[in-house]
Amino acid sequence: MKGIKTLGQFIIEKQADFSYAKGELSRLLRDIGIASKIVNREVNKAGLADILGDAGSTNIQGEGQKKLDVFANEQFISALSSGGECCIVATEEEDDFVRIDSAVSHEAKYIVCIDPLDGSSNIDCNVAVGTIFSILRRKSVDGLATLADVLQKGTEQVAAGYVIYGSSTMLVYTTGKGVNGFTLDPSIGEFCLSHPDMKIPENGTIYSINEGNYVHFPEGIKKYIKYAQVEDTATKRPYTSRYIGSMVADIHRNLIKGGIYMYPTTAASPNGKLRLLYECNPMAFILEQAGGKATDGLNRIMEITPTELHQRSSIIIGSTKMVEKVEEFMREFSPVKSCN
Ligand code: P6P
Repeated sequence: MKGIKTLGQFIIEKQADFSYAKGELSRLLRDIGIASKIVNREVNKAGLADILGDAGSTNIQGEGQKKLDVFANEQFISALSSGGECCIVATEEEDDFVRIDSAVSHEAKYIVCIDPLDGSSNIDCNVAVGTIFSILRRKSVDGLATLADVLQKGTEQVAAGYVIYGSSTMLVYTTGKGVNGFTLDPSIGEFCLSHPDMKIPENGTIYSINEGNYVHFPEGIKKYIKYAQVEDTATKRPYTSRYIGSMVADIHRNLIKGGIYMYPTTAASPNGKLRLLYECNPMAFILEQAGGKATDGLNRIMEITPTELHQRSSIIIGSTKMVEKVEEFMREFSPVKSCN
């Protein structure tokens, strides 16, 4: 194993950087890593097991739940319950937050907001899907943690990460000291450090958006899309349009190559489609730590004050220069009030 550094080794090595009690966050991150490996095993054989298709249930947003995202939800809640470091799990798959009532969790200080399997509509066609998680520390000191402990700004996150179940399975996370990527080595069943200190290029030539919603986009977004399509060699335009329909996969590619992912308001999603607590905030934390930027078009995502558990937000996230260009168009053509 010369030269290989596993996720567990890395977490312990870096836990001196943690602002809080060292072992707690380490154990939490390891619990998430374990659940990710179990989910990965099922995602990789989804076509064989009777685990494809719809579970026949719907989540709070009325989205049909795939069997795999119900499975993933159960695995993460189970791992976080047994780990003893988490007191509340806020998950896309549950209407209300889940209080972890195990005896050891009574003293637990951490809250995990999670989308257990994002992009699950892609599962049946074998397109990359992902897990997105955000870790907060409870602010209340007495009694049981409450919803107020969950509804914290993105700037309060102590860690955030995603798992991409793609051509390889990777876990990418930050604790506020940069971004590191780990690739799962199935031969040893360990996530191994493969992408140390990840940085997104300041500029890029890839834009990711569902242009099928074009007619309903804010004017500023429409102007940006047309800007991206203009022939101009000096600014390497026209850009390349790449949209997988799986946020984790699109953002991961853009993190590596440079680019921008946009999910603005649309007719179907007048407040944006992506969820603030367990999609926008964790991705914003990661991309900012990698040198990128994340806004709702006008306001920094991580400064938005959450008011409800499954709150949605529009999101423009990726290479700083590209996000700033969109903000220019949004300020000029789609000015709206500040988020606070
Ligand atoms: P649309 C998946 O459902 C998701 O939440 C993101 O992963 C993805 O980027 C987006 O929604 C796709 O939405 O409306 O383009 O199909």
